[in-house]
Amino acid sequence: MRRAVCPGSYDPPTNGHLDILERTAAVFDEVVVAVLINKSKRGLFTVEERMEMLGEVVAHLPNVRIDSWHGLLVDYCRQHEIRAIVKGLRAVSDFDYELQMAQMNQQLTGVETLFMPTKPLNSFLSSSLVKEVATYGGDVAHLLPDTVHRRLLERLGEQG
Ligand code: COD
Repeated sequence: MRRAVCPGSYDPPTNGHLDILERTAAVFDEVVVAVLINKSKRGLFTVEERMEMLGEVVAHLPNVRIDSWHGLLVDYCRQHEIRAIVKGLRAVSDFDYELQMAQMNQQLTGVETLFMPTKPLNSFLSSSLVKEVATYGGDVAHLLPDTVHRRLLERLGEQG
């Protein structure tokens, strides 16, 4: 069984994330989308909310499941017998840090990282930019799955 993990913050999931998940699901038998918990970083959405949103947007992909993890990604991979980490790459700026993490993870446990280039359409797209634009009333509907867009507007509305 070829199994991969797609780790991230997913706060919230964007069309860029979804594209990488769909393409990864086409290559691997089983894909785990792991929401990594960073206790020092307060997200706009709780980990449970992010997992719910991810569950909704990958509902059409039968070989994809959602999980969360606090700790080293390599420990998650070891526990779940996952030999590949798949990361989306947007631009050269992503590469420096991703390369360091990939090399460290490979050295720690032998787990391999595969980089999947984003579609040009999504190369500027990040969860943080989407949140910033939406906070100031910009239209981000075309950058997010419908259900995520609805929840984002609700959350920003709640915050006033
Ligand atoms: N197009 C394509 N890919 C994209 C896009 C886009 N528009 N936007 C984001 N992505 C990719 C990112 O490159 C990343 O691969 C993934 O989608 C998730 O993105 P984010 O922004 O939700 O998540 P990040 O980048 O904040 O997540 C970082 C991790 C949590 C994955 C990382 O810090 C990590 O692995 N932490 C685990 C702790 C650990 O093991 N640390 C030691 C590392 S050596």
